[in-house]
Amino acid sequence: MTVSDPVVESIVATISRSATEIRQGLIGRRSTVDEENPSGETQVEADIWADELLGDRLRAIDGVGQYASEERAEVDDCGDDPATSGSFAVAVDPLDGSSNLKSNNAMGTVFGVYDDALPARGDALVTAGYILYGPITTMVLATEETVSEYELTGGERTVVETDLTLPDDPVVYGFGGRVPDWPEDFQAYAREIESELKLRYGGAMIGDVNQVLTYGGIFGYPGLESRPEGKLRLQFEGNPIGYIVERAGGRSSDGSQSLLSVEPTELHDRTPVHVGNADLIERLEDRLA
Ligand code: P6P
Repeated sequence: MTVSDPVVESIVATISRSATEIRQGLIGRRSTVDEENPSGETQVEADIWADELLGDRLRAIDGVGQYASEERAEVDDCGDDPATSGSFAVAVDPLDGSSNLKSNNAMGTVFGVYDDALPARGDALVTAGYILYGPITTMVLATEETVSEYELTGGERTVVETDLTLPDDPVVYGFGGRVPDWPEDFQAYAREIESELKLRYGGAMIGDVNQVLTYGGIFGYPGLESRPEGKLRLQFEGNPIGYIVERAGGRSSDGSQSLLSVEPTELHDRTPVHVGNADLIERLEDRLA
């Protein structure tokens, strides 16, 4: 199944074809380096390598006007302005959850394709998806029409699910950060939720969101007492995941509105992120109001 726009399909195909190579390239690149990403987080060798690999390939696609990455301070202008030309801006988190390399747990590559210049609101997304490096390598891809899941092997992708939707009865929850750092209202919500759902938290957003898409529930990285904007990045994590979960029949929220409505101010803005079944998000927003 291909995406309708040939440039967007080329972007998606480039990322999906790179997944097997990225997975194999993780071996031997697990060490931290003396560099930090623009969010001030320590990088591992694989972060930099995956960003260079994807950046080179995506910037070479005719019709890609901008490339941006969680690992780069600035947007790479590599073609026409997506705000005026019909070209696209690609925002990538090359290795979401790369800290999980140390413990050999799931991690992923997140991407969003915007028809506007970055930083952009999530409602400028035309497609978003992620690669999950789990026991097998899969891709979840959301378009305006549907959400599909693929198995990836050797550069090829096989569709295994079309019209992927959240189950109606939620099962799992997982929240980032530490309980003492959460605002009291969020702590009260978490206590309410833990009595209804099973805790599943893997420490890499993509693995945790994939569990919510599979079983139903909620994943969140809330605002903290010490950092009300939370940890996750709007352009590279919040918008793509919000787009995917909303098209799978769920909801997203920064605590008061859809993540896709959050106005960006700069490329590496952080935002509180909550995605999952609509009633769970509504109860959260009521509690935080
Ligand atoms: P914590 C990984 O570093 C990440 O950006 C997300 O993938 C993940 O959800 C979050 O940070 C985990 O943060 O504070 O729980 O380690």
